[in-house]
Amino acid sequence: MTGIWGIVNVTPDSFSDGGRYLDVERAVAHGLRLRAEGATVLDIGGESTRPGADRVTPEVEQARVIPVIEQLTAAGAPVSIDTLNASTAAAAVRAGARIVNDVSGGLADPEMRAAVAESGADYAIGHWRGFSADMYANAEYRRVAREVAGELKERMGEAAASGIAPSRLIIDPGVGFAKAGQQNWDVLRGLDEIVALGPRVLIGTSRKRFLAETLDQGEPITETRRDLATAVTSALAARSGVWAVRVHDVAATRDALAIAHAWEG
Ligand code: PMM
Repeated sequence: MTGIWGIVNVTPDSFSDGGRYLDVERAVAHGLRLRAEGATVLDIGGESTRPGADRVTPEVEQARVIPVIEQLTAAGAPVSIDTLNASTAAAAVRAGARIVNDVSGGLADPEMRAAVAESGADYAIGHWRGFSADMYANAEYRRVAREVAGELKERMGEAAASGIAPSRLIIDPGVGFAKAGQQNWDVLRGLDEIVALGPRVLIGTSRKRFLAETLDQGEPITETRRDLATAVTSALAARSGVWAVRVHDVAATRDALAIAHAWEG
């Protein structure tokens, strides 16, 4: 079965949560609801990585996420920490997180790989070419999926050289990160090339701009429409053999995956 990572953003500025879960109690309740709906991992983030987002200090980030991780872990939920900062990754693992989700694949913080190696956590590495503010300036490719696979392979080598066993790695082609519009579809169409690299593959399309751009523009692009589009990409990604999908609407994706798996037989 394809796993489902439920997104718990503990930030005041994520485009999709709008600060609704800044409050610790509400973030925990949201996480527990996603777990009940079928999330296999809860992905906790305290700094928005959306294009154009401002960065926050590791101290602010940790003040947001650590209490949430402690409570969700105590409730028995498997937790990952979505962070670019080594100090936050280390603190999150001490608080109970089992996976470090680094969308930069180790490029944003030179201390990250050593911190993950030391922590014993699994390490999800994303394809990335720079911070949010200027990521689109780097969206130049000749063959998108091939280049993304090549760069992920470099990140895998660096992780291994830092003492992180390949069995601890999860790779993610970074949909929306330094990729504009059509380039995201090129990545998804080429998912086989990412799966062929070997490690477990995670994919995050949830509510992203390239989906909205693809939908009929005649009516407002609501969250509901973005979630339906996300459920469809989840089902199609499952057929390409991805290990897990990272989504906001866990219930919709759970149903979409059940249908996709029934089709597979
Ligand atoms: N996307 C976002 C944040 N974290 N992590 C992984 N592994 N893959 C992604 O595609 C990814 C991520 C940005 O989305 P959000 O602001 O809706 O959380």
